[in-house]
Amino acid sequence: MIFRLFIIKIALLFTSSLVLAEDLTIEMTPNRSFSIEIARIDVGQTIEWLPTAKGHNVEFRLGPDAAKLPKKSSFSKPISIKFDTPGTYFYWCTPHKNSGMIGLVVVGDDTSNIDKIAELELAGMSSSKLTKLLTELN
Ligand SMILES: [Cu+2]
Repeated sequence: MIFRLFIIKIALLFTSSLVLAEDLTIEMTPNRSFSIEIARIDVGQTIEWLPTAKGHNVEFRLGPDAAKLPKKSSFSKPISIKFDTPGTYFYWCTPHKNSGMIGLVVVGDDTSNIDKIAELELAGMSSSKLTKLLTELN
């Protein structure tokens, strides 16, 4: 019986370490940008956004139709998100959404929905930044 409990504990440890493992880390930097602006991951992989400066967050605005978008993250806090639905996701930092602090996540090499992302009307530096990022995807 004790042995069985031990096995369950080991199994739980293994599971939680799998959940916490990040496949990619993106920094929210002091110069109002994400350190990786086009992130490419496989289906089921996890990205962690790490603040290296205060006052930033991660807010997803668009993704593939089948995906439920993650909740807006808290300011100055790390956030880990697992992506289970293939497609391209667009996000920004809420206070710097016009300052070019935007990013794309391409899951499973699927860019079939980027036309919808291209239709987003962004303001300030983010407009030309998005155009540039989408060009790099093609
Ligand atoms: Cu920011």
